[in-house]
Amino acid sequence: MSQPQVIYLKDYQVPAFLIDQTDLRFELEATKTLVKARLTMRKNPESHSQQRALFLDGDKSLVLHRVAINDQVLSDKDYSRTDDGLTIHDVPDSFVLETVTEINPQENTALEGLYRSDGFYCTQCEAEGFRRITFYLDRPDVMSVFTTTIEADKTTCPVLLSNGNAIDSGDSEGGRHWVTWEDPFRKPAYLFALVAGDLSHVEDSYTTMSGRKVVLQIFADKKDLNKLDHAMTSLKNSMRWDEEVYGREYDLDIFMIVAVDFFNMGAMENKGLNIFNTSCVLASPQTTTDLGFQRVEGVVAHEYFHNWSGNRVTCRDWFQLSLKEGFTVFRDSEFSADFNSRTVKRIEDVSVLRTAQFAEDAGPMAHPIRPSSFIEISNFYTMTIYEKGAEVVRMIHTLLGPDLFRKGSDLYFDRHDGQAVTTDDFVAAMSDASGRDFTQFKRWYEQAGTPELTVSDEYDPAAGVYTLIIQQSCPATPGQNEKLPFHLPVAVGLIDDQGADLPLTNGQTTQVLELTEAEQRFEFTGIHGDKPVPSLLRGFSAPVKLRYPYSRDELVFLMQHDSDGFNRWEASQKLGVDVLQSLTAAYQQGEPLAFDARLSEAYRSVLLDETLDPAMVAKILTLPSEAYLSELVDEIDVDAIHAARTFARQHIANALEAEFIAAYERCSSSEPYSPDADSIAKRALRNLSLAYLVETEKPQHLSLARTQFDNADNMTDSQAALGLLVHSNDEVAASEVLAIFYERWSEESLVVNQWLSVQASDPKLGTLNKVLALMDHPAFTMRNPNKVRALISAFAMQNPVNFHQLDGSGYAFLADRIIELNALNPQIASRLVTPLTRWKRYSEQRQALMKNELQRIMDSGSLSTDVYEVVSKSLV
Ligand code: 0A1
Ligand code: ZN
Repeated sequence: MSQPQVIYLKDYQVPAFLIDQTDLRFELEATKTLVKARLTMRKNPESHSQQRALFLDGDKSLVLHRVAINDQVLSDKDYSRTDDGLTIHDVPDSFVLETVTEINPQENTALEGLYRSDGFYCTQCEAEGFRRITFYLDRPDVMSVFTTTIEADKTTCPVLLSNGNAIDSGDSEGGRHWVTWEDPFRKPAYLFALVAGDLSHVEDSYTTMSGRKVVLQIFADKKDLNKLDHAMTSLKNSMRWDEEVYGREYDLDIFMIVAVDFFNMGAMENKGLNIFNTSCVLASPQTTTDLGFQRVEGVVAHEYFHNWSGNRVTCRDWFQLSLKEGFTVFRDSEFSADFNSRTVKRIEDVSVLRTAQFAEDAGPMAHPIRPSSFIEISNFYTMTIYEKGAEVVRMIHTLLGPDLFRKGSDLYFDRHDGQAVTTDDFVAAMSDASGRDFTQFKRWYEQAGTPELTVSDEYDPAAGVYTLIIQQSCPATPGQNEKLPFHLPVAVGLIDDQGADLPLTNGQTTQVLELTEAEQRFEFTGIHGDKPVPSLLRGFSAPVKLRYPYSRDELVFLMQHDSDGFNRWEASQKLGVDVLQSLTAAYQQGEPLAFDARLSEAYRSVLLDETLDPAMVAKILTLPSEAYLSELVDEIDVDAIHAARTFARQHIANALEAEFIAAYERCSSSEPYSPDADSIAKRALRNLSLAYLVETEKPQHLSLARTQFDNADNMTDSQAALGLLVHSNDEVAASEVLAIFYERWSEESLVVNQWLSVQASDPKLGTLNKVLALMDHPAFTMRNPNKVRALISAFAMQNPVNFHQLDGSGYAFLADRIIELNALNPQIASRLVTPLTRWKRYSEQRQALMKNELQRIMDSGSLSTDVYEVVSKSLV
């Protein structure tokens, strides 16, 4: 096989041709759809290219029926067709190009381009899916207005949707009909969308700040019509929030969302016609957990916010992906923080970042938020581009403060409306609006890896001077051995021996230090009394690892007194990490495990403090995850980490049994389910208490879980109890509740996915055989990415003890699935490789087994560019 080509940012050139107008006509048939494209094109005046030849991107699956230029049909001497496109040898300066292309949506299992999901037709064009629909300049800096006519069978496809406004419709022969849509906003092809099928919808409206009325429609399968209220409310909240916080108004007369069950990602921000994975839009108390409700709210907001950060202002090229994704994640996370508990949201975001993104930054696929090369762009929809990208925007926000940041975003949107731009343009707008110099800050866009801060302090009570000494470094990443110091904000507070915040040099209790050097000293004057305890990196003000030699007593003190909610939780995590690392070491040395009661006593005082937000209590009382503990060590010993954490949980459960019973009862409610922050908080603490109680393995607590399972009126409580029982040692109860749950929900695909995941993530030995059996269950299919994630990814990513079995069976199982999926759906196959890419972090024995499987995938033949890139980079 020929080596896939590497694409470099440094090779960027403006397009040689532009498309002013795109007129499309789709004649939909399941296995033979005709796409008639009429492109009004001209040479790009900004291009220096002298070439007369026109190259159009087009996937090898396209069947070309006809090409014409200015009404002249071309003969096959006038053009040549290759696997990746079509070259027309000689074109005039401006012309109309017409093509007729045939595609097969039914056989499209990759779910890129035009495909079928449960009988509907839908599209996914980001990043490079449009070239699977027709021949085109499929790059984000080619922006065109579109009209789209869709013609299809009237009975099976009563609904025909595309971007913009519907401007005409009619009937045609043979029981068919058509609708024409016009999108007046210039857009790149990746934002094109088409949906056709027998869909139902709910409708509402929104009046924008300038008084324009916008029709809001959400489409789904008829049986899911009762699960759309939450998405609609979230949409209206998002529209209002973007007006209030960013001054951004919606711009078309209609905004549509469509729910589809077969989708590679969460959702897609196509102009005026967002397409959503059902898992990110459907919500009902009976079928959706609190987490699910919050995900719907966040993803609806994310896609809506893209209308400005992504669509009105888009990316020049795919190296700039974080321009729209980092900024939009920052926007959606602030939206969720405003509508829920800000601190809890921050804790959740940081937890994801520190496990998944830090691991990526430490692995073979590490890349800066603006990569400089790639083989397959689909592989770069990563935690780094999204979450670290959002952290970088957040740091700009922290450095500027909210008012200057808003000035910067206004300038960015005004300056670049209708353009395809770069991350440099974004930073320039922030810099121009604020007068601040971001030259050094831009290293965040160029250097991969997680910076490490080492902090020490000095105190001179006589002089009243307290000094923080901060050193920074960043480990090498592939292709980047040396790193230059980053510019980053470190928000700090100093706490006196009574637990009160000391006033700092800026007159406030939190001060943002700007670190720019490899080592820097920061002095605080007027500090008296005992040496203060520093509260460092408040709110997690930068995406770094921070070390400071806190004693366990200091951590308990911070847990009780830090005025920064995030850092109060962070202190509990640091204490938990310290205790668990000691237990892990003891386990590895075969020594008896001794539990430090300071941890359970600190938990007790938090649990007894009824003034605290129960959601915060639940977060504080959750031990650092196995994934986070793994991230912190050089060599990951999955069994020792699991054993240590289980031991600690059992110890805490026994020590605080009475308090957990009380908390369980205190947080019970007879009110009907509501996904508001207060009720979610109570359920979180109640289910955490139940989980600890079950950890005692006492029969009365297992019965409590069973009672909760039987009586729950909502999926949060039902699923929590299900998980506890299935993962318990009570095999009878486990199989009973699994059977009841499946019986009750077999018609609800998303609930069945939870049923699959609960089984796949069971840490008890022997899970692999159950997973293998579930692959033959009628509820499972490799063709639906949600099913693959629910079963295969859950096993490989949420079940370390079973996945890393020393006989290598977990690795071999995953490699088999990757090889199978490589042919069906390369994007999903490639994502599944992730756990194997981490092989360097394990013992030699495991390394050999994991590498073996990577090699087996490599040798399996005809790899997609997606899988090839990840596997080949991992084997280096
Ligand atoms: N832009 C979307 C995510 C997305 C990306 C790629 C896709 O297919 C390869 C699909 C969706 C978002 O950020 O929501
Ligand atoms: Zn996005």
